[in-house]
Amino acid sequence: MRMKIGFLGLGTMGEPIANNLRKAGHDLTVWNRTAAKADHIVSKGGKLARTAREAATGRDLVFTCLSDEKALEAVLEGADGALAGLAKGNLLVDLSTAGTRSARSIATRCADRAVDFLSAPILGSKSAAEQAQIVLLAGGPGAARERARPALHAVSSRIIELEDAGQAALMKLCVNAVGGAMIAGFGEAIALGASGGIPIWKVIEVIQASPFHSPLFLVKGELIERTDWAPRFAIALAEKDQRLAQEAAADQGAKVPINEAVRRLLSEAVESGRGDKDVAALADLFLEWAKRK
Ligand code: NA7
Repeated sequence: MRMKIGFLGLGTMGEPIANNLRKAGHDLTVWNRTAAKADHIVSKGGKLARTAREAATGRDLVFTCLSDEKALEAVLEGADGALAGLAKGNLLVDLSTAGTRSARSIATRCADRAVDFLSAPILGSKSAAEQAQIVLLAGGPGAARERARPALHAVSSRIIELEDAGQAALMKLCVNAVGGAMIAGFGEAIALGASGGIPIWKVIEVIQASPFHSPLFLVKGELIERTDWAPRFAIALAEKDQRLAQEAAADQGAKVPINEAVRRLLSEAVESGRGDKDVAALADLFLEWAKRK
């Protein structure tokens, strides 16, 4: 079924996802703070709205895919914000990783307007988004999940459904807490080996031959060997995810000491000027420390 879709946020993940909605034949209107990022989609027949409100008005379904909870507020609120364009019976789906507080607060504001809301954070990389192979965690009321399903299927290989928007947001933080601990441990181990004279490639090869091998280490290990820090998943976004996990833990009374250590490390990486580099560059920070000894 062809739907009228508004899409707000054409960053690394948003642009290919919106493009897949266009390719699936939906009537697509996009908006991005930096309008030039809409050029490709517009050249292929998508429409460009002047404001977030305009992009959200009169659509069956509106997606947001923004950096964090502050970006989300900037796009949702205000006279030109998306919420002002949403009306009773519309559906808002947020793909951002913006935390549990944000998901619950948006759910409440949408309910006040009789607008349905799903929090649907993304699992997967830019290339997975391009190939419609991302996994989506869709949280919210069953009827809203049902309505969103055809559009979500067009951009993903799997949809994992949860009853509540806050739980979908929380689940994403759990996943990225594991990923953060893995990549931090990997970088630390590489520098530990290198500081004792073992070549980086050898440390990576042996870890991959062990029971602890991982597809993450395969991908990031190649980047570390090539010292290729172009962002597939930027350190600043990873730091944000650990911060959001700590907020959720504080609200829920959970203890997250590993997450706290990983966040401190990511913060130091940001302070060292690596915020826009790939998380693989954590290894570079450990190697720098090892050289200083
Ligand atoms: P990117 O590539 O950093 O894109 C972020 C998007 O958010 C991009 O469209 C930005 O617009 C937009 N943005 C950021 N701040 C603002 C403000 N203040 N106002 C309006 N728009 C804003 O992130 P990804 O696509 O990799 O990730 C998106 C989410 O998925 C994120 O939560 C990840 O953790 C997971 P811009 O183009 O800079 O004008």
